[in-house]
Amino acid sequence: MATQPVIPAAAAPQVPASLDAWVNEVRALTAPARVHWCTGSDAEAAALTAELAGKGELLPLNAQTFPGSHLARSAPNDVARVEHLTFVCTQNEQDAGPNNHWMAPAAAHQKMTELFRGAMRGRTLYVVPYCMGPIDSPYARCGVEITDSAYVVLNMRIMTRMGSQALERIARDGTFVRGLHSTGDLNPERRFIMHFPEELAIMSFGSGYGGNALLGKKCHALRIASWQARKEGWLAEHMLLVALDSPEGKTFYVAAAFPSACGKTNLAMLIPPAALPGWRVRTIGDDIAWLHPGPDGRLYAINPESGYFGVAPGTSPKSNKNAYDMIRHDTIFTNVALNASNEPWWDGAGGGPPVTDWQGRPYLAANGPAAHPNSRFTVSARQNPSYAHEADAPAGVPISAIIFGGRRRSLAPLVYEARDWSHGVLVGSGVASETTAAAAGQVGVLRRDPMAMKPFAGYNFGDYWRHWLSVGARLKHPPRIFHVNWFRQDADGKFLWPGFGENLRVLKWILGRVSGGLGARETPIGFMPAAADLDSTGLAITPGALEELLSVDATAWRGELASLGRDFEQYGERLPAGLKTELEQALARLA
Ligand code: OXD
Ligand code: MN
Repeated sequence: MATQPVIPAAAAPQVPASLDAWVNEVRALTAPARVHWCTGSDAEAAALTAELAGKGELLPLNAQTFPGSHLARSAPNDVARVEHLTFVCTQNEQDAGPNNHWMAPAAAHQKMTELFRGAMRGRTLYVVPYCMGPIDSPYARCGVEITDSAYVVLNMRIMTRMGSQALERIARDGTFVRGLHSTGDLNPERRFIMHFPEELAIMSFGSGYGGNALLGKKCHALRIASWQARKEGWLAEHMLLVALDSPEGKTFYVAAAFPSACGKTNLAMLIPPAALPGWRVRTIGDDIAWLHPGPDGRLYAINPESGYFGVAPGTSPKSNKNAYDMIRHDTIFTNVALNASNEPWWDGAGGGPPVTDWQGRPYLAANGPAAHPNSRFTVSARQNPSYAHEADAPAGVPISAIIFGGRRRSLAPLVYEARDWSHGVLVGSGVASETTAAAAGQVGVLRRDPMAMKPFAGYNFGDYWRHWLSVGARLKHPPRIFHVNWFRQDADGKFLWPGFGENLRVLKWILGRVSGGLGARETPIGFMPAAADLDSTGLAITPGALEELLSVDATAWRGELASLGRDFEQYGERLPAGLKTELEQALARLA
């Protein structure tokens, strides 16, 4: 079997013996035609892109209006994360918890070994060393993904610090997360995303979709990292990270957790409305944050990723002008439609109407949406006009506020503040949201999504909340915790809040709370602004709508907390006493 790089590699960095042995083991199992160690160089990316373009697997887009950009089309049955096929395989089933699908590690290994046997015959095995986080950050962690998909390699190169530098760090660290991936035959009957946190290993078979196949992202940076974080005393969370510069010249750092496809990317790239001059929002991350208690008692965050895998539909000059501009070059689009000018098309994209749908068929309204609702763009964070240089800070940034949110048409007000960290853990554990197209299954159904981590916590939520409480206890200056809801609707189903750039008004109140200058009224669910505490200069909203957005229906909230209490029961003894007490106190305040 030949080891034949796509392009001649420069002097290969020292390969740790454990990595070399693992690659040889996988090679013997999967029987590829060749092995390629990825360096992450521009020449390598160009060669892989040309190879995929030659096979018609990447379609070059309009070279004038979208230079360097391509369209990939997935198998029609492979367009989202598959939570029902995603497993956490721990020795003790209770460690995975009722929040995860579980399989015994031995059974899972046996199943996956059979699937991977000979799976790369005739294909190239790519070895993809990557680093999650700035390459010289003590908080960064490395992994190696072995994959037979050049599309995955190209995406990993954008989403992570991939290649020789990562390999050098792995050689220094002596440890890495092992991720094995093959697209297999894309048969959903043979599709499994398995996690072995005790072995720091991932095995993913039968899907090429981002969250299932780019193993640095959800599999490593959330499921495996959350397990590592618990052992090591930090948190791996489904959160965007922003720097907010105030007109007075102060900078605040905020982390916010929302379920998939609920606007994290838009909030991370927010453009202030004209009515709030002097503010600036800069993006550190749009999806994942690793949070570490720092030596000064504050919580420090890094974004482990270096790119965005964003939802295309809805990305428009109104919703997210920064994203709209950043994806006009050197971007990989997946499952969007095309217009007659060979430009990518989705709702909000502008340009001419769609002529080819996401499956490559002539567009016909009767066939459904032109662009898949979960169609995506993959793009380097450095192309973002609002890119924050702090994204490369090895020590991360100190967090002033953590915001939880969900997509809820009723109940949850526009914003409220938890009483303290422990109450904030209760607020986070109660996050619920209407499901979206980011995961396979029905869309628009309300489900509990604690800390927006339901699909991503790599261990029992009972242990996870206990860990959250213990991290708070170690912080001398914990961030304040808030909950927001941009998605409240009136009786006719119309959104009550304009959202997008106007969300800065809510962030401004939050920062006013952090720095002590802004008022709040105490309510049974936490602290809330009175209408006058929110800056509504130039805001087009009726006083009635604002009142509704800032109201608390105590009866409905009692029902909500009672339902949360019933959800908690499934965690039995793993549920921390501190969280039970918080729930009892919250109910008492509503009595
Ligand atoms: C994502 C997701 O792609 O949450 O970020 O599904
Ligand atoms: Mn996400």
